[in-house]
Amino acid sequence: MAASDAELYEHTYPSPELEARHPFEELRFERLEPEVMSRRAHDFYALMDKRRSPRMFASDPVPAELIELAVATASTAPSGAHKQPWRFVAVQDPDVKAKIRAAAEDEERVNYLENRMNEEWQEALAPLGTDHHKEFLEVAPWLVVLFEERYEVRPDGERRKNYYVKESTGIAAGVFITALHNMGLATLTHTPSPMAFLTKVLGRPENERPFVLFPIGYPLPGVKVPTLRRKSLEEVLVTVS
Ligand code: IYR
Repeated sequence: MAASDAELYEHTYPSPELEARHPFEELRFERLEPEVMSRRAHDFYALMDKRRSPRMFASDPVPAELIELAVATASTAPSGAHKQPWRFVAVQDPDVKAKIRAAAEDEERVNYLENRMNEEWQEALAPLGTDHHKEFLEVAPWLVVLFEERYEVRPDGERRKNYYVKESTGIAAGVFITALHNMGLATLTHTPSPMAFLTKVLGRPENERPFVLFPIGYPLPGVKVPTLRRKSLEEVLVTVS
């Protein structure tokens, strides 16, 4: 960094008036050597490129501490006005998992067997071969349901708006998936549709709406996943220089 870069700013952040009203602290940020940056970037890409979404999980237990760490990591995600408008519900109880499976399969039966999903949708899913059977919801040791908090309810019952709720919760979901993969666990981004039953089964309040259901565990040994091609960099990146 050029020593004079600060001079490029006419308006400093925070302004003295702002800092007089709200607490600020200096960002702790460590610049890495270029070789270290390159190695870490390559290694992390290689790691993430191995992530897949299995549809059969082993029943082997996973310590609660790992789930807690994944949620803590997800909760570092940036959010609109730093409202962190998300709630993770981690389910290990076999009876609750069975209830969730039964309710999900009831909904999916309508989607697949009574054509609630239209032809185009079913065609798009054909290569994945998904159907209304959701046995993994009972076999996986953990189900984590991520809820978006549509608005905040303060302890005194007062309501406060949340901002960019879907975007924020979506980013938290991405960080959660990344954290799980990094610790050697597998998950599936599952969206039984519609998902309202999750609010009921898990006894969540009215201000929370189910966003994604994550079965978490180890993949069943030998499980198959569809042979997918990821889009090339050229297909997903436009550079403006
Ligand atoms: N909710 C259904 C259908 C489904 C939809 C999409 I888009 C997928 O990527 C996969 C499945 C189900 O869970 O089977």
